[in-house]
Amino acid sequence: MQRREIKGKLDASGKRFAVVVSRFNEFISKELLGGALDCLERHRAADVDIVWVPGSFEIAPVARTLAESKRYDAIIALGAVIRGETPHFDYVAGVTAKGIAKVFYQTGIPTIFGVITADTVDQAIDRAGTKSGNKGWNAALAAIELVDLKAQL
Ligand code: INI
Repeated sequence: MQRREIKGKLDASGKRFAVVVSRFNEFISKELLGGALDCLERHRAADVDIVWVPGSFEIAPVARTLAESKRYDAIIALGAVIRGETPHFDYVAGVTAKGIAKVFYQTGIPTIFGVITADTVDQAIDRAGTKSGNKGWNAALAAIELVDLKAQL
């Protein structure tokens, strides 16, 4: 039996990224952005464009435009949807997650879900660079891995 394992390498040299980041809950999303940029820089990304949108709801359509432009190897979507603050949490969170997944599936450009969905502000803070790491950093790392994986397949 021949066995081959394929893994994406964590080297972003020469690769171009776009980060779409939501201004809603900016005190959280700017921390996610900081984490993502730190990760991209440490892994030698060539360049990154940062695109701000009003809220998480707007991330997917803008990510689609960026993906279709073919100018980027991967798109990183960042935002925070917090249940405590809105009765329509489920709509915003659901539409955002499904929309981002659709961009990935339909364009083939790795489009990574770095949107925090949390019950409370404290939970969101935990995931934005405090107790539970930084979801922006993790999302950027996933983007780097997927770009290399895609090139190998
Ligand atoms: N947008 C977010 O990114 N997070 C939220 O928690 C949120 N809440 O609470 O409503 C939110 N709403 C705005 C939404 O994303 C759109 O920008 C708005 O509805 C205009 O389309």
